[in-house]
Amino acid sequence: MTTASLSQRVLEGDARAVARAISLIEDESPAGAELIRRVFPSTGRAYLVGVTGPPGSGKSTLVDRLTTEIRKTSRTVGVVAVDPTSPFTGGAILGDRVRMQAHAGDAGVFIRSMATRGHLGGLARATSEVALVLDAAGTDIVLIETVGVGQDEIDIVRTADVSIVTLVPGSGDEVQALKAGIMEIADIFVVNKADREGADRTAASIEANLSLQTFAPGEWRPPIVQTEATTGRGVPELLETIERFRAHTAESQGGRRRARAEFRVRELLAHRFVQHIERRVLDAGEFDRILDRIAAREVDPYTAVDEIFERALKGTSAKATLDHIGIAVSNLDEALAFYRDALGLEIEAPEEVASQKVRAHFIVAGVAALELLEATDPSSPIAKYLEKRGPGLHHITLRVDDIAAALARLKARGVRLIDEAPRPGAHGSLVAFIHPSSAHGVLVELKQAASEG
Ligand SMILES: Nc1nc2c(ncn2[C@@H]2O[C@H](COP(=O)(O)OP(=O)(O)OP(=O)(O)O)[C@@H](O)[C@H]2O)c(=O)[nH]1
Ligand SMILES: [Mg+2]
Repeated sequence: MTTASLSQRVLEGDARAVARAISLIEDESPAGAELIRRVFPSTGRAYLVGVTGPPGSGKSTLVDRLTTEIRKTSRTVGVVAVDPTSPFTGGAILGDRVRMQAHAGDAGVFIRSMATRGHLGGLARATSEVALVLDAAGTDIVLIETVGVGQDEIDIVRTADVSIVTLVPGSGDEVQALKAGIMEIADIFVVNKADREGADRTAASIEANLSLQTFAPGEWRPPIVQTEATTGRGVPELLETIERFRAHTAESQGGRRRARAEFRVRELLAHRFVQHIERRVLDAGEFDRILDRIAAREVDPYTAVDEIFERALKGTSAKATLDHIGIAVSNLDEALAFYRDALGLEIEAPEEVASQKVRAHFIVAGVAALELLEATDPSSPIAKYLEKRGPGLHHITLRVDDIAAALARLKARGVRLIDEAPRPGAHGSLVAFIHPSSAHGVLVELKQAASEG
């Protein structure tokens, strides 16, 4: 199926298409990104409810009960459960499956478990994209369950439209311990397992915590709802509280969604950047070698990152990068009239390269450049080229980190070099030419950029 038809079916609310779309996202397939692109304009209607809390606090049971409660109002529900890869949750996932059976025949409920599969930092991104797919499919309310252990999980819930933190009766110490991480993100507190001894005490200790904070007049003060998820007691009150929060924050919801967008963009950007570094900047195995060097105390992590960053910004890989394409022209002004004026490209100041007897104009064209070359003397190689072949492509230039090493490597392989040793080029660089007979008919220039500073 094409991404176009898959996204069309997602927009029509087809459950199988939604499941397929989510798999593409989980697999980090490029088709997943394409799908998000297509459905994104149709999103923004679903209300995202994040539920977090310690393992075993009854989140899944509660989400299941909430689903039933929401379905009574005939709105559709999507459930995304984030399962940490911990082996201990095996039983819980099985339990979730059994509970979910209750909604198995209900077309208005879509349930999906997300495995974290150990990918770093990708969880929050994947979860928010799954929520987008459900949103696009016309789901009214998306419930997202995560165990509030890692920053990633906390971020998922923090950027939902409403964040619910579930606790269970126990010592006040627990509330104290949770304070640092998930207490601040709660819009609503749930003391679940209220059938157990000590629910009031837990509620009182949350209350004590809240009383230490100041709330401006009219500001939402997180309420505490006691529930017994196994029987459903207190769940209608919880849904009411969610609706109350929704109404109260209707005006400020934009800010929350903006925070979600910011989080998503930052995540994607970081992910893309690291991917770029791993694929384009570092050599195969280089990342591991850097780690080895850090372990051996040969380099510190800051310096290592500085070096990688520097290379990434320069666009230099350990191999060679296309720097520019040289074009021999008979009249620089006429050539500029085309490249600058007609094509609208940006030009840099002209530069005379005495050794080549040329005047060169660099034109920025994306990551690489075009170099227009005009001869300043009949003995210039450009003049000879024009005489023999007329104006046209003259050479390509590949940027390397270490030109001397590159030349030595080429020489050892029997490549015919025009310059056995590097010589000065434009912009303070070092350059050397490889003979076209060794480069499949193309004049190849190697260049080592001028060192900064
Ligand atoms: N007594 C009592 N038990 C409950 C209540 N809610 C849930 N449980 C039980 O607590 C256990 C854990 O419930 P889950 O809903 O799986 O908890 P969870 O927070 O989703 O667990 P993880 O996803 O593993 O973190 C199950 O055996 C539930 O039956 C409740 O209100 N009272
Ligand atoms: Mg669970």
